[in-house]
Amino acid sequence: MSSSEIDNLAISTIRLLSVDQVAKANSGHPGAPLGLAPVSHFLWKQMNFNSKNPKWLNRDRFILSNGHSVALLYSLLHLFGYPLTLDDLSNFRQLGSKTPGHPESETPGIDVTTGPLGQGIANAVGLAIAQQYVAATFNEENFTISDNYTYAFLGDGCLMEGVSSEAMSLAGHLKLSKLIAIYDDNHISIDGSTDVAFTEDVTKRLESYGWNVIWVKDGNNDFSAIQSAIEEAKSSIDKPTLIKLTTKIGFGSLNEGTAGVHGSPLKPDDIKQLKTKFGFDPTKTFQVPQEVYGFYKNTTLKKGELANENWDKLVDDYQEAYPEKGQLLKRLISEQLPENWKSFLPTYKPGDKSLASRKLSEIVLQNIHQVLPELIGGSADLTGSNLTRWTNAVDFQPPSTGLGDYSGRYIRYGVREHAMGAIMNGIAAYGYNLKPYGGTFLNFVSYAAGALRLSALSGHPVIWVATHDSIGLGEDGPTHQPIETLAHFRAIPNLMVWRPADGNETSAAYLKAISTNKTPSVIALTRQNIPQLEGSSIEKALKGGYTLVKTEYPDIILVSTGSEVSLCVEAAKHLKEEKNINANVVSLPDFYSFDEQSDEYKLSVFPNGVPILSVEVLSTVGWSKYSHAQFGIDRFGASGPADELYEYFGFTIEGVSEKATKVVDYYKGKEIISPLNKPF
Ligand SMILES: Cc1ncc(C[n+]2csc(CCOP(=O)(O)OP(=O)(O)O)c2C)c(N)n1
Repeated sequence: MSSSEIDNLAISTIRLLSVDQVAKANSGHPGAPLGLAPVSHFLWKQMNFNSKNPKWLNRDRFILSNGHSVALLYSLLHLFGYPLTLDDLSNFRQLGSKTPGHPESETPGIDVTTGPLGQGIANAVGLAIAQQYVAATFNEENFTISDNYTYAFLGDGCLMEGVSSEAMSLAGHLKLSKLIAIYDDNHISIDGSTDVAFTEDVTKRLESYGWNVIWVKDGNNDFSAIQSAIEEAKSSIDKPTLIKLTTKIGFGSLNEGTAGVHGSPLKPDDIKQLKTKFGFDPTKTFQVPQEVYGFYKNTTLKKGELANENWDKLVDDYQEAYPEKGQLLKRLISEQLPENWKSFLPTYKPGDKSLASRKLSEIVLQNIHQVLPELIGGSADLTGSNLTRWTNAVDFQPPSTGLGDYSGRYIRYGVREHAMGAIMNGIAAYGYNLKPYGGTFLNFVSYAAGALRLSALSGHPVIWVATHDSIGLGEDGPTHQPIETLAHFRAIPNLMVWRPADGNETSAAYLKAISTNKTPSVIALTRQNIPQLEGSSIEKALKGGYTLVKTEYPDIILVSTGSEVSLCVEAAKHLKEEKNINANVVSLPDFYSFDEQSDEYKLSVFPNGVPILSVEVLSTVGWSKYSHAQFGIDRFGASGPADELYEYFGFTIEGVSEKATKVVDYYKGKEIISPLNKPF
């Protein structure tokens, strides 16, 4: 078979496997796979990966940002030797199958979960940043530890989403030359022609971001233009590249070029004519000519396996040539944190200076950054407020800017919270146990909710340093004061939401956030000073909740977080002195970690027979899980000095005591069952 014959056969196989998956499931998106099959074939056949070892660290990364075209990706994974069988493909979109409706990162060969448009391209920027960092940290003459490319497919939809602008703008600034995005310029989205909503000049836009743009005018038929565009993109040394690939959605279908093929299975007659047109048996499904398997096996797969072997050897030799860095490299590859790192976390005792918890967070970062080169920080233009940058940190910047270099571990994200979240996901997905953290005001983490949700769904252990966590930020007012934010975040599965009450709890939050390799964290921190509490410790806080003030026969439990815990401690004293009411105080810095504890422990903190009042200057939504009555703020905040705001909203010693007294009076003589005592 000539090389053009095998190219054509492989492309048709990719097309028809994708169409068959969607037809069998009677659900999915056949249009983009039909248009993108040629570029997929030419891109993947030259990519460097080892499907027998899908996690090989120097593999080229491939991100399907237009995740709805996942049938295409499953076809590629199958043909290129990943553990997805034709049976798996024929179970597309079925419950429990290995081929869910959008790409999920548990699938071998899938680097990140995509589907919400725009996320994937921003993840790709994170992957490319991580690659540059690893290369700058470890590469030496004759020892290229990292030189992989990051490829991403994206469509009109991704480019319409704001997060792609944020991320691609930053990628241009950072001159991420090993990032190559392929834009499926097919002029169609769900509502029809892009003429109705998306008429900007993408080339000019991307060029202004600092990207190379290469236009392949006929992405359906001009195979040599596709191949030379890929080669040209790979040779870039100072810019990321966008290949604008003009294609026809649903190429070959009777409805090609229309929105009708975007997200509906092709009709049986259409599939029949398509198979006939491409020289396949129209009566058969899921056909793969042996020549196609053989071709990929003898070219791409052989080359990838060998490259992986050589890389393993290179890493071994590196140990001898560069013993110190070699040890670090080995440790990062093994995803083990240094044994002693926890001893660098600061601890506090009562009477130590009152500090804002954002300052306590800064002290943690200051103390641990040297032992943890896997920590890569940054802020969305709020460095001085978030206190996220340790002294003398090197910025991650192209060396040509004179502002830093690629071994720098501090990323200036600019005012791009959403991209920061998605980029952190990409950094975490790169491997080497990299631990990205990013700072902004807590209220603006909501801007990144799309990325945060995917951190949790995919299990990327990224850390949000979320300062200015309440009305306590004061004068900036209700636009900046979070209210519903923590209720929202606490409702996201697999997300730790820490609101530490002092220095020990702040250290505990970091300890857990950095130790996990599957759960992201939001650490909500104050702008204003808070005291170091009597009775707190890292160990207790790691449980997510604990009794801070214990009385022998409590009349009430005050449960609280962050800056209101010390207020509750004072209110408890006041209640005893003024009303002879015995109050326990429970600090509950993280619901997620508390929920992981045994029932016995949880009921020891919140036993039957004692009414519980929650106290937090945020929405009360969610607190009924742990309390009988809730004192919070179920309206927007206001602008003014923090002290005055606390008083205005009643969060004073007297205000909390008054609410507590009402709760005690209300429950007098009534049977009280702990809210944690439930049938299931
Ligand atoms: C954030 C987000 N909003 C909406 C959707 C639903 N959606 C899926 S595909 C699509 C249109 C995408 O158009 P395009 O990228 O041009 O894909 P093509 O039609 O070329 O397949 C939309 C709106 C989504 N997946 N993610």
